[in-house]
Amino acid sequence: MLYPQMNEKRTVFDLGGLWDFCLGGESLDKKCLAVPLEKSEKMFVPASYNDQKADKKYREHYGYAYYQRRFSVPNELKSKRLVLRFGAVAHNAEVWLNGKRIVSHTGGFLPFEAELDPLFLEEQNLLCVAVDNRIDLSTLPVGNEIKKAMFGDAPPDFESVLKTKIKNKNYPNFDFFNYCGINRPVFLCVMPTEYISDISIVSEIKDGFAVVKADVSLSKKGNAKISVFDKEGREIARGVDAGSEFIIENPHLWEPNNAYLYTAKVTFGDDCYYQKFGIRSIEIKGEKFLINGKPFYFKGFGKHEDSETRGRGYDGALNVKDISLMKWINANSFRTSHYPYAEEMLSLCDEEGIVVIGETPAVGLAFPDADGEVKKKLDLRSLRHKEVLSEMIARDKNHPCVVAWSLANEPDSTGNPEKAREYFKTLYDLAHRLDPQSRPVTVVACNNDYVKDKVTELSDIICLNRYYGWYIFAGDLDAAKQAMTAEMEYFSKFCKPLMITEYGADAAAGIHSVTANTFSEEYQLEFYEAINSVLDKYGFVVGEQVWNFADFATVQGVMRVDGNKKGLFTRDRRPKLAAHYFRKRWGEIPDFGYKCNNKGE
Ligand code: BDP
Repeated sequence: MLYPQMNEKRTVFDLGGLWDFCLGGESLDKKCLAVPLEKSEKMFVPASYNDQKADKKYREHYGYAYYQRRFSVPNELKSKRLVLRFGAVAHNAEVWLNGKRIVSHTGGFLPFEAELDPLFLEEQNLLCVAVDNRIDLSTLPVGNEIKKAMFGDAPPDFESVLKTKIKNKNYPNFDFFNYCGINRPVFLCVMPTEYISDISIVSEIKDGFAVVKADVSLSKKGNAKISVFDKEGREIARGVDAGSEFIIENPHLWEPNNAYLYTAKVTFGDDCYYQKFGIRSIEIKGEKFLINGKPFYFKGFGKHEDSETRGRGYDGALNVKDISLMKWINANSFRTSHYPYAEEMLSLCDEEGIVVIGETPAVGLAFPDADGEVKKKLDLRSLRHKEVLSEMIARDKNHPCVVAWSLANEPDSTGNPEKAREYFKTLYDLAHRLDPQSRPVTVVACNNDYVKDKVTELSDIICLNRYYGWYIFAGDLDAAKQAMTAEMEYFSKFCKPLMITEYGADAAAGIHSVTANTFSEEYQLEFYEAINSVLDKYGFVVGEQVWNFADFATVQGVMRVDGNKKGLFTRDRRPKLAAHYFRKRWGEIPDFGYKCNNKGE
């Protein structure tokens, strides 16, 4: 799917700003989609609605919310192809224009579009969006059933609890706040009626040259042409037919922290599109993860799209700041935990040379034997998982920064090991089939009983989340090191590269303790020193991504004091003690060749 672009043939209007808004109930109120809202207030787009207003009802809302705005289309553009494009609406969207439904979309982290019929356009068009924020066993991310959410696996049987009526609400089976609304930009895109609908670029590096191939999809049969420009804007391949291969002599490679982007200008009839791309290779060889043939070491983070006021709403300035902090701390990578991030962030990473593992929103999955309603929900979830994976790859396939796909975060793959394996095998094959670059695929695992797990062995690169020294052996770093060592010994038998995609300890900024007690900044620092001393012993460990880049909002409860505090930075991006430690450590670990002998092995 192409990102909206303004060029000599295309125009884009940003429909962000103040929209009319009102909270709704649990069933869809079509009136709120068809006519102007009777009672409304202002809400900013793009941003989550939960923290924009000083009232619990927005934060704890369950069900629909309605957004409306008017827009006009200049007359001279009405003969063109007009497309409304939403970057992401969490979680489900129903969109109406002038009293007529134009599109609906399931899933809160990927874009969708609707082509507008010029015959239905008025002078002041009424655009209405209904947003449903409900999560359950059928959605990604997964919502819990109430009993399990509140009482775990041991539902209570005492009177006072059984008699209590609890109002319907979301019970996330994941550890981040369920921020919802029109979270990413809304654009009106104008393009010729005969147009370029998609472009896929792949490249292969040979000795002294690269072979590049661009597959172009068009709205009707015809020929597209491609010219390629280097970073300085010089045309280096001219007028090649789309679909054919072209050669770039002595190519500049896209490298971590040393990005180089080419631009393919695709023209077709009266349309054109400028697609940036990088030339780089990804390969897994034995226990190494190679970028451009060289063993790469992942230094970085699991993150969240999370900030004050905007919630999960797109914030370009914050993204720039985060990447700048990553450079400050000498990191080179992050995982889009636990959902696909805004496209704009990936484009920034393309430019900045930050390596990304793209993750689907499949977090909180389990595979119980089920029947009836539960089975129906789980079947629907499985269908949606395939859809979301396909949509993510279709959106992100051209980004050189993306070097691997994560199918899910921490599924329970030991409760029903065979079933989980079968489920992920299908997705693993699908990802490889859909991705023109066939990037490595992984499932981010966290199983206490890891010897029972049959999913992790499917992964091209093993990714583990581990909390020895926090959820297990809290405060006992000696025990934590032993447990980590035992697990590394076990995984060394897989003869695959492995990276730690999460490890960490909560530290409330400003809490200090000479004896490094849990929740102090000193404990967080000593936790990392301890676990890193184990990771450093194993050549097949090709990366460390700490949890988390910054403190973030979660559902309230007894496990969290004003959110998750495992950030190396606070929520407002101030460094904790451990950030200075990593800055030094990662400054001494090269992007390439760490743990290798002088033959690079
Ligand atoms: C991991 C989850 C992550 C949580 C983290 C934690 O993958 O989403 O935020 O635990 O508890 O298991 O801090």
